[in-house]
Amino acid sequence: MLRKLGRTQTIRQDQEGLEVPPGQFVTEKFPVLTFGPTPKIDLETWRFKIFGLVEEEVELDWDQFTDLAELKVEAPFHCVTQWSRLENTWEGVAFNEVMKLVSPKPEATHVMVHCFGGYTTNLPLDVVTDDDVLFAYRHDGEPLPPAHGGPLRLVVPKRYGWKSAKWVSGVELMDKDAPGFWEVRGYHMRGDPWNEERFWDELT
Ligand SMILES: Nc1nc2c(c(=O)[nH]1)N[C@H]1C(S)=C(S)[C@@H](COP(=O)(O)O)O[C@H]1N2
Ligand SMILES: [Mo]
Repeated sequence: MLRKLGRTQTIRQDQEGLEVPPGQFVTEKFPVLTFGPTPKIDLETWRFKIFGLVEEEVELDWDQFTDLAELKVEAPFHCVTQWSRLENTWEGVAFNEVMKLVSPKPEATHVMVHCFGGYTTNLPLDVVTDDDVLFAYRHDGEPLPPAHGGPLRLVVPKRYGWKSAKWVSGVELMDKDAPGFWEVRGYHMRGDPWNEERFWDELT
């Protein structure tokens, strides 16, 4: 069993003196943004899978997942609908910690994140293996509420909020990029808020 580390990462992302990325407004609230209903998830049957281009697939239950070393990340959250919530404390398990459980095949370059309820989103491996990316089960000191993705969500601070998939059920490793739920509907394949990568039709 891995020991919990209790590390804290503080992410500061100001650029050119700006506190928020271009086109964003600061809010103290934490709006809920979900397409469709909040799925009902039972921790008894909850499972997390790592599959696709790995030597051996891994499946974890809730106890196994929450036994993994813990990470705390303080980071802003930017929704493409233009609100930014600057101070968030997330606690959970680093993406990198989860990746230690598998051997990715050499051709793996991207991931598709899968969720209870069917939502998906795509990300490059070199983005999700950044130190500030985690699977979070706590937000601002409280268990993550179901509406915000509880029991477990992905948090990718350096990307727009739609990449921070709620109710995560697994990660699929792939040998090329492929669009997820919103990316199919015109959202940007990368989604970097500092470059305003909102929509994919901008010939970027
Ligand atoms: N499974 C799932 N994850 C999701 C969404 C969703 O509809 N379903 N919405 C995304 C969007 S657009 C944003 S901005 C954030 C919002 O997170 P919040 O509801 O906790 O504010 O969740 C993202 N993750
Ligand atoms: Mo969003």
